[in-house]
Amino acid sequence: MSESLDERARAILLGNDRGGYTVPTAGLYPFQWNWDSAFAAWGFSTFDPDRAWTELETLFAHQWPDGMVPHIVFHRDDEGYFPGPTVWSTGRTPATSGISQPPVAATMARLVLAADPSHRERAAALVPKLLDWHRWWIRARVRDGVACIVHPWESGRDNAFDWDVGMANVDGSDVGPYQRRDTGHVDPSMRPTKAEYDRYLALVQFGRGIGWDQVRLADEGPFLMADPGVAFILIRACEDLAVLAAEVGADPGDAAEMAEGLRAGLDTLWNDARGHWDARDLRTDTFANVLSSGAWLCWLAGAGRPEMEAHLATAWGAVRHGLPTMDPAHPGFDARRYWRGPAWPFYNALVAMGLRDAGKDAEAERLRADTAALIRNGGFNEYFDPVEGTPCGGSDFTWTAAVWLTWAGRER
Ligand code: 9WN
Repeated sequence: MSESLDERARAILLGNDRGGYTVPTAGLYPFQWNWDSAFAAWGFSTFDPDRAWTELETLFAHQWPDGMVPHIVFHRDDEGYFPGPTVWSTGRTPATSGISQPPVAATMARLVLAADPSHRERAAALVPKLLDWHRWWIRARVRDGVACIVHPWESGRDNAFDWDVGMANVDGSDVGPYQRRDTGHVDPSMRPTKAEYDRYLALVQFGRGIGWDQVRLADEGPFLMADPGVAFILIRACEDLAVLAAEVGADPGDAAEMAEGLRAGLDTLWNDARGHWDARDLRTDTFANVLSSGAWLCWLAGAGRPEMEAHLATAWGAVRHGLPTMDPAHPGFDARRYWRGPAWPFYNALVAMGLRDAGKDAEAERLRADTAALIRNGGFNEYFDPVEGTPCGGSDFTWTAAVWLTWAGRER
């Protein structure tokens, strides 16, 4: 059984390969997405390390001169996705979006190298690009000492309840007519709402209006929220980059110092009143007041706390299938709507990585086994209803296949 699932997972990666890059899934996401590609590389490293490095190299070939690595690279036209290149209008060739995505690439590059240490030169060549990207985060997104996002899509956790407080300040009433494509591919009840999309577009229009000046986006844009997810990922990525650089004899630059500086800023994300890590709207200095997926990544950055362990146990007790992306006890919990409840296999893999490093082997193994069961019973879907285990969103998903090969399908 496991063997045939391995074969299926490899076939998904190969089937989503468009020549040097993979799409997250055919139809719904027809371009190269930033953090999806990093996971794809990890998946490829289990059977084709050369192809794994190519995935990362293709992504970084589209890095902006200021160091930003865009969240989408629009390699070829495709009418199946909205908003496409003409809406973003960033002036890049090939076209890209104008925002970034969680910087997991250094962490994945380290894992890819570990799978086959013979590709040292390719890793070494990537190090300065990763450094540039991390420095871009510090310059263009770290505000008040902590990593922020200027668009919910930059968090990779699009419609998480976290962003509602910041999105309340965004006027989406004047974006003009547009045709969504996502709801033609999957059940609209599993996707963000129209009100959310109007605001997503208003933010894209703002960026376009200022010529995608990344510093102005953060300093003057209508939306700026400190994101625990990106904050933890960036700390971990800086640490992994320092180790990766040392392993391949490359200059680590200030990677270790960046990690240390970012760690010092984390305190502002601890919501003392509620006892958990929390997103914070920097425009109004207000917490999101929700226990959400970003907080589950605390262990990845060595920022676990006893309160978070208790929350983990409670959330787990409330659902039957893996880790929900939002507190099941919260009135906004929605088991099937995108980032407001569902369990995501790739995300579980990241959380488990942190748990394992924090010595929480039993929790990490539980998450692995839960995720494996979801995939075994439901397929390689984008995400799953954590209450009923139903597969949701897109099918034959790249990062689901990747984490099956690297983690979920690997019993210890
Ligand atoms: C917008 C591709 C991407 C993921 C994100 C996920 C979703 C896009 C969308 O799909 O976002 O970037 O249109 O919904 O939220 O994490 O990278 O899989």
